[in-house]
Amino acid sequence: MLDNKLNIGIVCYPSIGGSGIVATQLGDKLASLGHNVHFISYDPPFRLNLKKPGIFFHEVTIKEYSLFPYPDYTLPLSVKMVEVAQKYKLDILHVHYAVPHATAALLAKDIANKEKIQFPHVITTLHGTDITLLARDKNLMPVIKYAVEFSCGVTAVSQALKTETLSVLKINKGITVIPNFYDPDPVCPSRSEIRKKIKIKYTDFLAIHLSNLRPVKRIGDLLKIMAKLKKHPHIKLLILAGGDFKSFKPTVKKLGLQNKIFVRANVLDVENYIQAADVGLYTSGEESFGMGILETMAHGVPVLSTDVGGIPEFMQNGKTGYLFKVADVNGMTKKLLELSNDEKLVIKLGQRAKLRAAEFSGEMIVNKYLDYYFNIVRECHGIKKQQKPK
Ligand code: GMT
Repeated sequence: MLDNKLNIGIVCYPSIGGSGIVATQLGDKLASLGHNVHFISYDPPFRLNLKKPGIFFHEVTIKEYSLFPYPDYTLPLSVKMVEVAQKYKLDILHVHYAVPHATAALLAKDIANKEKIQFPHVITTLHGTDITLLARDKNLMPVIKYAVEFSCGVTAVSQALKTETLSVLKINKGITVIPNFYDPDPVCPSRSEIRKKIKIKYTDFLAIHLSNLRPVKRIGDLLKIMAKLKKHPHIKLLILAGGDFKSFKPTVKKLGLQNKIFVRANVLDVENYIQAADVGLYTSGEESFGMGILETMAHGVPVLSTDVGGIPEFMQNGKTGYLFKVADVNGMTKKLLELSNDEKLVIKLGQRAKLRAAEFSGEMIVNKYLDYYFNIVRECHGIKKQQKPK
């Protein structure tokens, strides 16, 4: 029925964001296993190695027409999907994030069927805000529900997201949970070199936060925690920002935190900074998985985080760090202070965090996706066979 090597289309957002990073790393690993992986997006995903054998990139051109007040992406994306599916005989089209990717894929499938072009099985991976934010908008909910119901296969990055999807969309669709993964890159500069670079002492107690700074990350809570720790000048916070920190600067100034909070924007070698930190600090109001937390743990750094969404599915309270209610600024402040005085506990929690993160290795999770692909292909072939006698 199928060769062991697949032709896989991957559609994702190319910019900094967990879903794009996961999709890129998945494609990279599939290519390492000998599959052909065709990325389709408006820009090459920012961590994608375009020179790697088995990796291809197909750009979607977005044109502006003076008669339209805004450029459309869904339509040229669906046309590109048909083109790539036909030319490269894709077996699977794996779209990351429901809108507009899954919507475009279903439109492309319809066009291909009408044109008698063989179209791949569409698999949609839900990453979070496509459900928790967008599907709660009544202007978008029906289109997301349609995309989820009619995809050949649907996966969610956590059990929490699966549960929420079924409840928000009020559907009965089978959704498979395949968690995110992270393989730690080897670290280069030493802890002391990085600390010198950001101008903090080797003996300072450094908390680290990685995110795109969107409102859901509750950056204001991070600032409040640091303000409460002003009397402890050795406790500092490093923010690796995948978004613009400008809007927070007046608060940092007002609270007098200029010597306590350090920001680095769009850092690529996050691992070098993480290993120079003592603890991770995450205050999200919602998080379907929480890639930054897994990355922090993978480098042996324990985490203080809010207990939301998929986070408790991999971060173990009291073992690999501590979980708190959303907005529990006092609780997080107290624990941060406590840890800053207990090096032994920080090391022990960090070791356990690293071991736990290793359970979410690329090899394990990519194999889950591959099994899922092959099952979908087999199932869909089976369905077709049963339908034939009609
Ligand atoms: O919210 C973000 O940070 C961006 C968003 C994305 O699409 O990249 O993140 C979502 O997907 C990530 C990868 O699966 C998850 O780790 C994040 O938890 C999820 N964000 C939210 O649910 C808020």
